[in-house]
Amino acid sequence: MSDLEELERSILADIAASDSEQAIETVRVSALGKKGSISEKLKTLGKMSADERKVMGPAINGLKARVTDAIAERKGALHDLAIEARLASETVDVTLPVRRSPAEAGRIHPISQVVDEITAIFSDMGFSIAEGPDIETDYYNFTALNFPEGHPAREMHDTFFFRPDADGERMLLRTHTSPVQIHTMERHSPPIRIVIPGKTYRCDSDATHSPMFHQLEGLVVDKSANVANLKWVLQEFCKAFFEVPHLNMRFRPSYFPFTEPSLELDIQCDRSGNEVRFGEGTDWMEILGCGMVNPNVLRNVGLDPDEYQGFAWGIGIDRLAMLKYGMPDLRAFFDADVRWLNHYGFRPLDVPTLFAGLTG
Ligand code: 2NL
Repeated sequence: MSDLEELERSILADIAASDSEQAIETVRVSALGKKGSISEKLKTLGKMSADERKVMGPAINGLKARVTDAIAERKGALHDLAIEARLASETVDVTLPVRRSPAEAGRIHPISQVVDEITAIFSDMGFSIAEGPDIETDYYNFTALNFPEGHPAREMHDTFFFRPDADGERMLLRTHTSPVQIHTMERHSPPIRIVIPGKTYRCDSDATHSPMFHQLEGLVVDKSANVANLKWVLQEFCKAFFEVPHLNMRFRPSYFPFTEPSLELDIQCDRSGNEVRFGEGTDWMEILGCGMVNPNVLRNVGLDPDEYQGFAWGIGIDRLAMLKYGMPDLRAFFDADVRWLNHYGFRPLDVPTLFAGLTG
């Protein structure tokens, strides 16, 4: 057998034995690469006599062409095999149900939903959202808000106290979000327009009271803030929140240490059907407390009551959520029952906005 025939047999055997695209590439380089066995043969043509080259030229080039074809064919076959192997191992069962994304499976708690709705409404009116700590000093929770020591109003705000520190001061869980207004008025000068959502605490526990509950307060301080402004802000809020075009309101006199005069706001409702409807009928429902900021509170934060005045209000978020979404028992809010949350909760991507609808 000639040299060339011997070489061809050996290369074709290597090609046939290649079992991967990587192996066939190694065979290709060793035969046809710069220093490959066939390339070396081609280089010898230059040193041959013209007669010799006439015979060997076509013989070597023929070998090169057959090997090139054989490699291409084997490469194609190995590539097809690789794809088939992948298809066999990576099967997709198209009959499986579509998996819900985690963002779809979760639910927004009604309290969070109502906070988002209320803050959307007041943000639209130009209010900022303020927050503060749940653990407060006696000064920020009571004294600065015109609850003098020993005043009977403190008894309605019984709360949870921490052990006294070295100076005898006892920190406490705030009984309302009002300490945040004090912090804000100490740090910023008027005009102030803020709403404060947050957790609040009182020693109270029955079907309609929970030791931890949620409040949202609002505060406006400016040179001319007045009761007419207060009434407009609250009327616009109630219409937007209950999603009704008209709503009658009435104010009744009340008492809070931090406001003077103090008022309670009732809104028009209809109780004749299965559910309470707002903005209809001839009944009234108490919805929140409000008033003009007591001059003592302004003085406590260094504002001159002859120059500035303010109005403020406080709403119980938990009760507002129960009224709007027809939830009968406050305690369910804090039971962490997934079945309840699936029923009353809100979809995570339906963010309340005034332009797209508060409730989607
Ligand atoms: C209620 C009543 C109210 C305020 C809260 C307030 C805060 C400051 C000054 C004056 Cl710093 N007022 N807040 C005023 C009136 C009523 O809450 O029944 N809430 C559930």
